[in-house]
Amino acid sequence: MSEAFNQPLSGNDMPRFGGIATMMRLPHAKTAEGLDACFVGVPLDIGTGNRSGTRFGPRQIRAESVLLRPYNMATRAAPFDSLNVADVGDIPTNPYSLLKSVDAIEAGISAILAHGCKPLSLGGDHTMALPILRAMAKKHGPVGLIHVDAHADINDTMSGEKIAHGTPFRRAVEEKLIDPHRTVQIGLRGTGYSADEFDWPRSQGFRVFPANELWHRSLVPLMEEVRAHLGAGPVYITFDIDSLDPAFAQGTGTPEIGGLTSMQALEIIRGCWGLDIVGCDLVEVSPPYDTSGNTALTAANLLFELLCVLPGVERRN
Ligand SMILES: [Mn+2]
Repeated sequence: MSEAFNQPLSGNDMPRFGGIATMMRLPHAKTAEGLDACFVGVPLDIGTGNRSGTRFGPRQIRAESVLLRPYNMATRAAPFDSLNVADVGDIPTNPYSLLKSVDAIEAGISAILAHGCKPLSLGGDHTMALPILRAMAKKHGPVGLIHVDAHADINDTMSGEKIAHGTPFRRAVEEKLIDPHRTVQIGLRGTGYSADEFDWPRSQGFRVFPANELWHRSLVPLMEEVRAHLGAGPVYITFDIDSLDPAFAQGTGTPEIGGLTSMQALEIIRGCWGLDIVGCDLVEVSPPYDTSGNTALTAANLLFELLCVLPGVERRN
C-alpha cells in the first residue's frame, strides 16, 4: 500500500543532511495534480509590524524537517500510507508589494484547491491567512476556523493599512470567509492598543480561550469542547508559532510571554482529529531570531502533526 503513494526519502537511503531540501524530503511536484495534500511555502514578511524575517520561514522549516520520519509514534497515524503528498514549492510573492503578494497567494492556493488537494502552508507572516481564506471560502463557503495564536489578529487597521499581519481575521469576518459561530481562538495573551479590542472576537460570536486560562492544564478536554462546537462542516486551521511560549519558540516576530507549551500544541492538533479539515497553515517562523533552529524544528513537527489529522489518514494500531 505504501508503495502506491509518494514517500519521504529515508535517512537510510540518503543521509538526512543530503538531497534536495523539500518538506519532509518528499518529492517536489510542479502542481498539485494527483495529490491529496501538499506542502506549499509562502515566503512573506512585508506584512509584519515588528521584527521581520518570516520570508525565510519556509526554507528553514524544510531544512529542519529532514529529521522527521513518516510514522507518528503517539497517534500511530500513517499519512503516507493513506494520502499522496508532495512539496509543491513556494508561491511567488512580490517583495515590493503586499497587495500583489496577497493576490498571488490567493491564486496559488486556488490552483491547489482546483486539483482537489489540501494545502498545508509554510509561512510566512500571518497576512497570508486572508488570501488563503478567500480561496477556501470560494470553494467551501464560510469555513469553521481554529486559530491558535498569541494575538487575535482582528485589528481594523495597522498604521492605517487594512491588510497586515494583525488584521486578517477582522477582514475574514467582514468578507464572510469564516463562520464566526464556528470560530475558536486559542492562546491569546499579552497587551493591546485598547481595552475594548479584547471583546471584539466574542462580540462576533467567536469562542476565545486565552492562554492564562490554559496554563498548567492538559488541553485534551478543551479540544473535546472545540470538536463539539465546530461539529460537521469544513474547518481550516491556522497556527501561529507565537502561540507557543518564547521558551519553546523564540524565533518569531512578536513574541509574548506566558504562552502554550509544545505539549499543549500537540494536544491541540491531535485533538483536531475527526474534524473535516480542508487545509491549514503554520505561520510566523522567523529564522533570523531562531538562533538554535528549534522554532523551525517545532514548526516542522507541528506541520507533520497537522498532516496526520487530515481526514482519510489511517492509524496503524
Ligand atoms: Mn498571528
